[in-house]
Amino acid sequence: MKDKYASILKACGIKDVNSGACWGEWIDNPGGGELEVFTPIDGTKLATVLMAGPDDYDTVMEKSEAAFKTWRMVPAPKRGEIIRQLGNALREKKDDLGALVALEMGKIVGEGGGEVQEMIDICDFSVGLARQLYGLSLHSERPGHRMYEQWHPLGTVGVISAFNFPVAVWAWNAAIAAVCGDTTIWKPSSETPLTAIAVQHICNDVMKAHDLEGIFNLVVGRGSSIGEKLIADRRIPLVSATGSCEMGYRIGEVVGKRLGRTILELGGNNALLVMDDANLDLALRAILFGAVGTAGQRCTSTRRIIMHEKIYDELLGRLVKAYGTVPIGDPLDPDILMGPLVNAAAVEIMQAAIGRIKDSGGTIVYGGEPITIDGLEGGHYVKPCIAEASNDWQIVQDETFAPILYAIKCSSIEDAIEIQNNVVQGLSSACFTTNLLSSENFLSHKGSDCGIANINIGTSGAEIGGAFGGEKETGGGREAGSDSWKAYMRRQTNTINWTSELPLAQGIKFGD
Ligand code: UN1
Repeated sequence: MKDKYASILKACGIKDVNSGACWGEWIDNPGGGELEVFTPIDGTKLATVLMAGPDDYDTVMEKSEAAFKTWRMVPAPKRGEIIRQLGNALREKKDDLGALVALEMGKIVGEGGGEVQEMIDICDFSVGLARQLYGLSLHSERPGHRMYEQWHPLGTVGVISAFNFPVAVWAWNAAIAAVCGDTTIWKPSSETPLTAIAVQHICNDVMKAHDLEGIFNLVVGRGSSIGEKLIADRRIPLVSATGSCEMGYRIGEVVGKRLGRTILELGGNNALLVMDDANLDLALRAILFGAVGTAGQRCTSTRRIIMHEKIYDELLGRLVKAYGTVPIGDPLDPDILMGPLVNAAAVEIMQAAIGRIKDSGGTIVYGGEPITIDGLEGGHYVKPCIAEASNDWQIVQDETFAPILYAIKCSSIEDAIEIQNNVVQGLSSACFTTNLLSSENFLSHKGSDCGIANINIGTSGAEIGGAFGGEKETGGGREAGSDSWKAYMRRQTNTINWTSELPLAQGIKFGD
């Protein structure tokens, strides 16, 4: 193994063979079988993880339930203080953990660091939130009565995370859940167990200093075994899951059947609209980051550009030129802007999608082919692709988790909005315009139907302070900032009578 890989793994506490089940203490030899982890950079094997078996899952879950009983009674600002320390521990580990993200899933190291920054930011947010878990006070219709509502912790929250944001999305859930008084049980993607193990090590150190265990818990395992067990588990009142719409249909069905709650953040089919009055320099940069950044593997990646016919040829021409200058290669090299796809299957899925574009009558105007990088022969590299396409083709309607950008023509803002909304997903959207009327149209009730709608910035790269998530088949969940915390707590309405009368609501007389 290359020295630089070995030193990243060592700095993050990753060994040759690692337990994948932990409640603060690692379970020795968990019984769920071996998971070998390879880097998409050049195919080198990084480590082996022993996955959690059903018994290990139950052990971790019992610890989590026991910890909840104590944790919920710790005053929220004290819980916040511990999350402040977790944020500081992450600050110290930012470079190491960011590099491990790059090594394990292939995003460029700068974006890996950005992801750890999101973890730090959500910890900071949670510290303040710990003093702001406000309920309302209400006016009772009965004399001498007071009403208010309060928010109680919920229990153990199941967090299922995807490979593309292997650590940040866990933190959005876990930091908020922790200040709300919940414990979490985390099932990371089987593509990225090492970053999860590295995060668990950091959590363990912070929690041990306070004699705590069972607050942050980890179970590495297959979706078909541990994932299924987790979503069906009645001890878990809330499952927060990030992944494909297919995964979401299944989770919605299983958790819904037991009337549990979900926060679902599923597929996106994000469009960026460019009007004829737009600043094209800005649009060009935003499209490049949105479509090529993270090799097109963000939920928020720009998948469709809907360009006004007056600037269509010019912008498309400039984009093709810009695509030709993107340095592709080793994501650990700071000069590289696009790393590999996550695995060989992702390259195949992208090639199949390109086949379907051609079959539908589309024109590939740039790239799309697999490439080999000198010295990184086992890696999964592709050229990013731009295709001229029609919005109603099934291939355009489907989310392909790869750097394929569809160029679509429109004739007006109304036309553009209609095209953009005409997909089943509703995560992120953006409109580039300098015209107030166009921008207000885009943001109006008849405008974008997505959870995120931006003006003159791209579809990806949202800040943690906002609520993150989307509508329609994106699943409707909201994570991270704003008042997303409410999903992690249960609301209780309290009415207190401070008189010696017992008046009934609605003026009902009953036996008096
Ligand atoms: C995701 O792809 O699941 O807005 C999350 C963004 C990032 C998070 C993406 N802050 O692009």
